[in-house]
Amino acid sequence: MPKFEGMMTGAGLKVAIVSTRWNDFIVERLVDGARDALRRHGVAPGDIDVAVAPGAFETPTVARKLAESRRYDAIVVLGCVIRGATPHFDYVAGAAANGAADVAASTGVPTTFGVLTTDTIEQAVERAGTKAGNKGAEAALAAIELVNLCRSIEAGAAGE
Ligand code: INI
Repeated sequence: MPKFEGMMTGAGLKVAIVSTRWNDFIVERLVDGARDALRRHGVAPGDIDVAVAPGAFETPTVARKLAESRRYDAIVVLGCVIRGATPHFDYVAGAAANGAADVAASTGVPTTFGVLTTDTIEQAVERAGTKAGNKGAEAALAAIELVNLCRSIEAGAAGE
């Protein structure tokens, strides 16, 4: 049965990463992981831009501006919301997730979500390049796959 798939080749892609100043000691590790994953899949370092939002709540605004600029093939939204740090956890995390999904749906620019939402700092550290991997790298790889999947659907190029 023919099926559409996204290849993991990033050569020629222009990618914007949205990061945050909040919890930057974690988010910087996510950005490093995303950059590294993009580079290892063929994205030229000069084709990766980073825009720094104040906090996760603001990432959708920044992602929308980047998407609407039409300069990027994909947007990778990164951040870190820690429950213990705020009574607003659900609002901030929810706004970031819903906002990223809204940007993707309304602009059509492939947008992926690597905002950590954890109960503790330790859980965040685990997901930022230590024992539970690097969610920034995962979101970057999902972006490459999604761009290529969208392109293959647009081209009607289903594989076997
Ligand atoms: N922003 C984050 O990115 N992570 C957090 O853990 C966080 N906490 O704990 O409150 C946080 N709050 C700031 C928020 O994203 C906005 O920047 C702020 O409310 C101003 O609009």
